[in-house]
Amino acid sequence: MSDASDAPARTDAGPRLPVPVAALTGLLGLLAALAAGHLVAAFVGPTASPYLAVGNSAIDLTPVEVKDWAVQTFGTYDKVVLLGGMALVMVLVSVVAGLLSRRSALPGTIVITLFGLVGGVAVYTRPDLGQLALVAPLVSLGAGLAAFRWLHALGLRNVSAPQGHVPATQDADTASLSADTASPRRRFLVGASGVAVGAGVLGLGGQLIGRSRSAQGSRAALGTLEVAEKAPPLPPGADFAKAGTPTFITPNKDFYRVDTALVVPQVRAEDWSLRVHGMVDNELVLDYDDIRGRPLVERTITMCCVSNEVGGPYISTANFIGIELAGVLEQAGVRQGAQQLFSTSVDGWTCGTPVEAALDRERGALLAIGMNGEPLPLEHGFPVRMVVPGLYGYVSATKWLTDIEITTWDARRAYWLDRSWAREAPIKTQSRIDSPQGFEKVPAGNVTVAGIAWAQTIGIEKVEVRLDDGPWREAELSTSVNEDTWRMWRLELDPAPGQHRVTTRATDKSGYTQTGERQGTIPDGATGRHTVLFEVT
Ligand SMILES: Nc1nc2c(c(=O)[nH]1)N[C@H]1C(S)=C(S)[C@@H](COP(=O)(O)O)O[C@H]1N2
Ligand SMILES: [Mo]
Repeated sequence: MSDASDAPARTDAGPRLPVPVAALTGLLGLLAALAAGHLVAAFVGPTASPYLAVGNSAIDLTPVEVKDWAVQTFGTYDKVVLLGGMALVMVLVSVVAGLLSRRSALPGTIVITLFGLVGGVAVYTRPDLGQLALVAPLVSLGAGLAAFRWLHALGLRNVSAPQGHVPATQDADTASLSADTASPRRRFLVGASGVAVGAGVLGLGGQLIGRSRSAQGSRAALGTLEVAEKAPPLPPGADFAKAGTPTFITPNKDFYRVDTALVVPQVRAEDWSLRVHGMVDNELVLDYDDIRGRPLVERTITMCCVSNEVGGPYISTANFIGIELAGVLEQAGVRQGAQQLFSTSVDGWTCGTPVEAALDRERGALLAIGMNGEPLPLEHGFPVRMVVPGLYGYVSATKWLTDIEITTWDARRAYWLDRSWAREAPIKTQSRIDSPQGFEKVPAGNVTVAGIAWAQTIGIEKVEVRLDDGPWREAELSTSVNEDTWRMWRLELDPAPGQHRVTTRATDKSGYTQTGERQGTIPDGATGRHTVLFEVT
């Protein structure tokens, strides 16, 4: 046989792929795998896209300290950073897999299969996906292996074909450049471009199909919500936005967002239902029209995240529209001995809320379907979420709500309880300075210090401000809206030129004054006083 691969003088080696060809082969295998998985995921559930599933699992497995650090450091960009980092690692591993496979396709095949297994396990362990979702990583693995092995074979043929005729040029890199290799070489290039374009088409197709099947259309079709009991209009002077505080109502697009979902769960209103069960007399199943059909109430509520550091941004206020949660629970008939509302979102996140808080008509917890006059935005829990005034979001504000089990604390443990956060988490009385900002240079003369304070369900009694080590001075408060929302404050100072330090403390209507003792956010919310350094020039 005079087959090229049996060419003489190649005892230890055999044909080798040139470095760029090997790297490209690995990379294109990865692309094909990701694109095919993404397309299938558009049909079986967006989070089944192996890349996203791995990212989601990474989030759930991340130690709480690291997660807290990521939120503090990258803010809302923490997910972008995670996805970007994962992409980088994948590209590097796939290129290395290609480079390890310059002779035989085996090492690359092993690496791709391992990749596929990781994706499969990640999808399999997602609480929001059924068995069918495993099709996505399987197809992904198949496409990745097929593309890689096919390109690898094409590449090797390119290298080995002319070798018999050119024994002098043993080096594969130069062999691949010689003139009579043109045809196999072209075949490799055409194959490689084909895989690249095919991956692009599949990936884009997955993206488009996924979007068309999304909840956005369902939300748009809902129109405006008919509210029976509107929130009282804001009184004049409810905020000091001109002095640098936020506006009283946070526009939806600016409302802080905190959740564990890497892709926003897509639930269409028409597909949604809520099951209320457990320690109740009558199990209930409500659909979207059941909720929308009841008289809707609107409440102005300030929500806050337990991860908010002293002076932090994770606090916002909206007019939430919905029905009273207490009414639903009364209809179900909560039994004696029930302790928590264990609620679950469509993506499997869970939350434990004290039954007393949920049943308390005066507190006024909502099953909310609207926010600032619109149906809930997708990222804030469309179609239905919980909102309970006075409790940090992780124990009260389940988005994409789908199940409420009335149970005991011992029977069920919510998501963050297993990650070192506390069971009971009422929002702590706090205040924040918004102006001047840290290290701001302000011109000499009068300086208005302004900010926000909050003590949901209790109300703010006063806010005091201290310049350097001077006396505490009482600030002017904005017009009160209700006890469940923030209150703005401002005070004019006349500091001498130079460096200054301004500190604030709030006192709530129970008489409690915000402590100066610093505590981190874990386990039940930060304490301490916000201090800002600024300079008068
Ligand atoms: N499904 C789901 N709901 C969730 C969360 C989550 O991770 N998943 N996070 C909670 C937390 S920690 C907070 S602070 C609030 C934030 O709600 P927002 O993003 O609408 O501001 O949602 C709560 N509801
Ligand atoms: Mo939170």
